[in-house]
Amino acid sequence: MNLEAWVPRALITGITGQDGAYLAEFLLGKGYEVWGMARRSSTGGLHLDRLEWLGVLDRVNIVEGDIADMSSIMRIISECQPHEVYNLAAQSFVATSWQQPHLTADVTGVGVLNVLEALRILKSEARFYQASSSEMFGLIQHQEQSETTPFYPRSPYAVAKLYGHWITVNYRESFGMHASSGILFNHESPLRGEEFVTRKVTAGVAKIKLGLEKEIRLGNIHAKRDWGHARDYVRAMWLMLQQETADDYVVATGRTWTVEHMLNIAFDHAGLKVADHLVIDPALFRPAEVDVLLGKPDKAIANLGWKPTISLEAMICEMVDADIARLKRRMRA
Ligand code: NDP
Ligand code: GDR
Repeated sequence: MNLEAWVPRALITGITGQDGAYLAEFLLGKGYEVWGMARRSSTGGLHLDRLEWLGVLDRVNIVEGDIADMSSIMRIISECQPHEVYNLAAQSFVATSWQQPHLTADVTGVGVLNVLEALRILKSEARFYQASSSEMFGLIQHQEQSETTPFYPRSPYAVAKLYGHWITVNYRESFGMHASSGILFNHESPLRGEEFVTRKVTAGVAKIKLGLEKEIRLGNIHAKRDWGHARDYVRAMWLMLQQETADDYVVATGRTWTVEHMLNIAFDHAGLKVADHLVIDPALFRPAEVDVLLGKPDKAIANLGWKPTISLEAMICEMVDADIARLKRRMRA
């Protein structure tokens, strides 16, 4: 075999999302051939703007499919013959999971089984990454959450993620698959969806700064999260699949902050005062809240040689600057 000509091939489900776009960029940088599954929407075809923003769209092979449609996954795996599969597709917004619990179960939970079953039936030897979540810890059982902390999910989303996590562990143990579950804590970036709190704040600050809005409406600003940067976190996903043995890893910064603290960073950076613009809206409180999350990423640091490199402050400032620049471009157009 000519080893010099060998190019690793990765398939990413959820390539059009925040992590999918950064992971595609990262893998292309490592010399991978990157395939991505995307689903059609009636408004704008496929959602390719994040890949465009990173300037990688013309270097990835986009194939149409849906995580809830196992036949499309089987077709894609047969065509692609991937060496690595990153399963990032999900209904990922916690608040929506109370509005659409069945869809969340089908996509975020059973969708994982669809990919694992497709790999098993097709006898693929691809290594598999599952995008598990710190939301599975929910009502926390230990002050710091590691791979051995018991789970206590607090939303239909978290319950679905728990299914995805355990079915990944089960397929590893039942069939010897190289299947790893990354229990990732919140991670953000300028490509974060605008419904998530960091991006809602940075996009809101940009609008206020440019005189387009006066207020920002939020729910529970006392909730605490362990926030990292998506660029750092996609590197951890790849590292997991480079290990001889598949395993589960917590990926986090080991620091936790309130939403209020994050809000202050964003407003300060733009030279604005939170008190002049913040409205607390009871409608934005969740039926069951995850009050605090704090990850203990010791295993990822020790076994993967991974560590976070971007602070919350640097990330929020980057996001505010990106939102102001985006809005100015839109206003000029
Ligand atoms: P996003 O919401 O930005 O992206 C989700 C992706 O899933 C999008 O590409 C979306 O496609 C796709 N998708 C949704 N439904 C389907 C479907 N039925 N079939 C195929 N694709 C679908 O999420 P992130 O990038 O932030 O997160 C990536 C993964 O990591 C998710 O599984 C998330 O739950 C998990 N996670 C995220 C964390 C975070 O802090 N970001 C932390 C822990 C876990 P479309 O563009 O068409 O909507
Ligand atoms: P989360 O992220 O639910 O942790 O899930 P989100 O940014 O939505 O909420 C974080 C915290 O902020 C509080 N909050 C608000 N949240 C939103 N979205 N909008 C508001 O107006 C608002 N006001 C206060 C929330 O109550 C919550 O406590 C994210 C997702 O990416 C999941 O897919 C992922 O699994 C987890 O992170 C880890």
